[in-house]
Amino acid sequence: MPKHSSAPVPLPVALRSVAARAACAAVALAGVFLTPAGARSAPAQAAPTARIVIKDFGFSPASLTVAPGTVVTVVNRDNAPHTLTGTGRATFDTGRVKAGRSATFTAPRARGQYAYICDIHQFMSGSLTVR
Ligand SMILES: [Cu+2]
Repeated sequence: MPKHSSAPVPLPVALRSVAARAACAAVALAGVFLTPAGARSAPAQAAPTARIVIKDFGFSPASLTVAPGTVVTVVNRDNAPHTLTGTGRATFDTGRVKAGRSATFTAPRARGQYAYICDIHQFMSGSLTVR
């Protein structure tokens, strides 16, 4: 009989649980270190992050200033799909973000002010300033 055939069943389950908790802790830590407020303690190579929330057919904040190349998470808290789509020289676009979901885009590297809209509801607008 091979030696490894007698391994107790509960052990792998327990290990998975520990691994899952460790993964959660790692994600939580990453969240802490990647928020704009925690940027000073973030690793040098990590891109800065920011967040825009869509609620009641509006972007919040409607005007946001970020560093070049910031990874912006767009959270859709409405019951309708939305996009965050750059206009004019702004080429960023989340594409369609379903109700309750989120998406990310990377802010331009060139400094300046960039206008955006929701491509589905074009009365929704906002502006991203890079500096
Ligand atoms: Cu919309």
